[in-house]
Amino acid sequence: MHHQSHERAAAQHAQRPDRPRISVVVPTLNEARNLEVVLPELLQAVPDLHEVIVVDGGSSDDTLETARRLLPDAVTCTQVRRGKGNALATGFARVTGDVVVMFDADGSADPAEIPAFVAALTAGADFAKGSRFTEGGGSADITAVRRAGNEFLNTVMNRGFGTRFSDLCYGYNAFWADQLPVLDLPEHERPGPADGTMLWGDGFEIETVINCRFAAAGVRITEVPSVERLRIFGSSNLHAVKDGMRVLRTIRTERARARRSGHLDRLSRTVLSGQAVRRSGSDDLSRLAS
Ligand SMILES: Nc1nc2c(ncn2[C@@H]2O[C@H](COP(=O)(O)OP(=O)(O)O)[C@@H](O)[C@H]2O)c(=O)[nH]1
Ligand SMILES: [Mg+2]
Repeated sequence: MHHQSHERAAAQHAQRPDRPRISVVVPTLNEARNLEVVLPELLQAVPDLHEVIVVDGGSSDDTLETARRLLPDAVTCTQVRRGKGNALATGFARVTGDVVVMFDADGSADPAEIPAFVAALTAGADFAKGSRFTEGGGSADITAVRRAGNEFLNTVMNRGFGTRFSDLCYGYNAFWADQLPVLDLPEHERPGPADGTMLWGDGFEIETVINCRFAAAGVRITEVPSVERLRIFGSSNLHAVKDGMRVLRTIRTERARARRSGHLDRLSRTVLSGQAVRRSGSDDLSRLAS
């Protein structure tokens, strides 16, 4: 790997605090009833949060009012375009802490796991990827179809990027805020296309985009076991087949992007070093930047 990136990575690591300020980014679409449970629980689990950033997608219920009532200090805003991806990009742009936690508002993410994500980051990971399918993980909310689709997509991803993700399509993750430039997400405030089509990275494929870009950049990734709980009220906005196809397209698009930006050589070497890491029994998911 290139010297420059090595030095940059080393410099970043040296500057990282032992006790990072935690920024929690919460995308919401009609989650008022859930926020009444989730926000108090979040504060109770991690009382010393640096900030909570709630990004609303134009809810027709009182989501934002509820967030402000429960958490007067929360940063609240409304996204310009549609989709969870655009919501996250909007939230990321407002982060002032050291660590970013991606946190769903529906009650499915257990805030008691946040310290484990942060511990993975302070232990040296750049990206702490939640996984329901690693030792200690689990899910109360996955159907057979979604599980099979996820497994297939994991395989496609891991072959293409030389990674070992066990749960590509899971949105509970954390990373150092200094890695945000790596993600290079679409400009979050630009209005969307007039015909209503969604921009790349704006939808549920955001999780894949993030995984692919971190993988392609060779950042250090650690999986963190996570137990997904049931959404409390309402129903998911995700459509298994439509969003699954979108994820598949995203992996292909992101692989082409990685190739264009010269990451391909590095990626092929990565596969080898990844296997070496696997054999040595390290718990690093991937050390692409070897
Ligand atoms: N701001 C915003 N949030 C969204 C959008 N779509 C989903 N969300 C939020 O993203 C989180 C996960 O969405 P959910 O529908 O539960 O998907 P699932 O967990 O993958 O089934 C929840 O907090 C939703 O409220 C959107 O278009 N805009
Ligand atoms: Mg959910």
